[in-house]
Amino acid sequence: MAFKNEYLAKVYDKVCARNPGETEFLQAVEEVLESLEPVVEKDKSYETNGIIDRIVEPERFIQFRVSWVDDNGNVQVNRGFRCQFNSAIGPYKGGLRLHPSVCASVIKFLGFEQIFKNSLTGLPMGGGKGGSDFDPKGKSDGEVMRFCQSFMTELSKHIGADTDVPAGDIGTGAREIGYMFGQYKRLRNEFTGVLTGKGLSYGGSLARTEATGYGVCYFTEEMMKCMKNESFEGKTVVISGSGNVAIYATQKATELGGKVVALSDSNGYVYDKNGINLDVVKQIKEVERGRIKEYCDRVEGAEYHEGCSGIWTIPCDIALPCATQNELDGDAAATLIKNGVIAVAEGANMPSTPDAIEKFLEAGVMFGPAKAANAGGVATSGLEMSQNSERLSWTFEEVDAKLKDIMVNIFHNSYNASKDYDHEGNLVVGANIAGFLKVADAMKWQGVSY
Ligand code: NDP
Ligand code: 2IT
Repeated sequence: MAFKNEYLAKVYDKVCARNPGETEFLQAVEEVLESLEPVVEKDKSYETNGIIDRIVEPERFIQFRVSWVDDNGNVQVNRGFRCQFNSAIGPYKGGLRLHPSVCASVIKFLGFEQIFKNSLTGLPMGGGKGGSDFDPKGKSDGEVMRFCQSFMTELSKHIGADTDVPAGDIGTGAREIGYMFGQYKRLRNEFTGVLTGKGLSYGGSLARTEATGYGVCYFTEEMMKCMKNESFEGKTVVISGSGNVAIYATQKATELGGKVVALSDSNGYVYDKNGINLDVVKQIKEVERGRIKEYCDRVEGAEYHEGCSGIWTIPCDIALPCATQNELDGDAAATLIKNGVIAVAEGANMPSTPDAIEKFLEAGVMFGPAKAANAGGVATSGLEMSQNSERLSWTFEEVDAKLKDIMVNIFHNSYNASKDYDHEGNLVVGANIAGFLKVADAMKWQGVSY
C-alpha cells in the first residue's frame, strides 16, 4: 500500500525496517495507519507531536524464559511475552494467549489492536497483550499448573492492579487464570484485581465468561438494525471456532432468533442443518476438552468436514469468524458474498485478511471489525476491575445491561466517526479513528516523556 500522506508513509517505512518479518504486526499497523489518513491530513498536530511515531512503538516489550517440569520429570522450556503497548488512557490491559504459534509479531499485533479497542469501550484502559508458545492441549492439569506458576513468577514483576491487568485469550481460560492468580498472590502476599476472568468465588465478574460472544451479537444486532433495518431473527448464521467466543456468540445469536448451523476447530468443521445443539458443544469443549468432530457422534444428521477453511462455503446470512487471525481470506469472502451474506462481524482478532475486508466493503456487506465487535470481553474485564476496586459484585443482569450499552455505543461512535471523516458506513475506518482520537489526545496532554 502506498500512503498518500507523507508523514504516514515515513512512519510506516520505519515500522517495516524496525520489525522485519513481523507480518501480523505490520498488517495491523498498515490497516490502522491507512484509516488515519484523513485524521492526520486534517490536523497537523498529530505530526508535530509525533503521535503516530510513538503509537506504533510499544512502551515496553518483555520476553522471558519459562521453564517447568512435565509429568515425566523432563525439563521443558517455553518463551513468555508481555507487550505493554500504550498506557495513555489507563493501566495496560489485554489477554494472555497460550498457543504454539505465539511469537513477538503475534503479541505485538494483538497489543497494538488492543489500544484502540480498549479506547472504544469508553473505560480507562491502556493496551497490552502477552502469552507464550506453550500449548495447553494434551497437557495434564498438573503440567498446566506448573507452567502457569513459572510463567507468573516472572510476569508478576511487571504487572499489578494499577499497572497492567492481564486476562484470558486463546488457550487461557478460567483454569489458567486461577493458577496464575494463585501464584501472583503467593509471590506478592496481595489479593488484588491483578487479573480478570477470575472464578466467581475469588473476585471474578458475572457475565465475563459470556461477554465477548454476547458482545459480538449485541454489536451485530445494532449494526444490522441501524444500517439496513435487519436483525438476527430468522437468519442462518455460521460461526468459526468452538472456544469461549464462539460458544457464547452461538448462544446469543440463537436467543436473538438466528439459527447457527456450523462451528469449527483447527482440524475441521461441523454442519448441523437443524441448528447447533449448544449443550452438546459445551459438554465436549468446556467439560471434556474434546474436539468438535465428536459432535457428529452425538447429534444425528450432523456432518463433519476435515479442514477449517471450508466452513465459509456454507451459505449463510451472517458470518461471525471467532477462531483466529487470517482465518477468512479473499476467496472465502468471495464465496460468502456469492452465497448472499449480509453481515460479517469479527469475534476473533484480525480474522479477515485485508483482501477479504476489501471485498466485503466493496460488495456492501455490513462489516464489524474486531476492535469494535469483540470489545465486549475487555469491556467486561473493565467492569470486573471496577467491582474489585469497590469490593462489591454486581448481578448478572447489571453487568449484561452495561455490556449491551457499551456495544451499542461502540457501534454509534464508530459509525459517526466514519461519517465525520467521509467514509460513511465503513466501520473499519470509523472504529480506528474513534479509538485513536481519545488515545492521541491523552498522549498530547501528557507530553513526550515516554
Ligand atoms: P479459545 O481458546 O477458547 O478457542 C479458540 C478457538 O479457535 C478453538 O476452537 C480453536 O481450535 C480455534 N483456533 C485456534 N487457533 C486456530 C487456528 N490456527 N486455526 C483454526 N482454528 C483455530 O479462545 P477464544 O474463544 O477466547 O478466542 C478466539 C478468538 O477471539 C481469538 O482471536 C481471541 O484473540 C479473540 N478474542 C477473545 C476474547 C476473550 O474474551 N476470550 C476477547 C476478544 C477477542 P483448536 O481447539 O483446534 O485450537
Ligand atoms: O482480545 C481481547 O480483547 C481479549 N482477549 C480480552 C482481554 C481482556 O483483558 O479481557
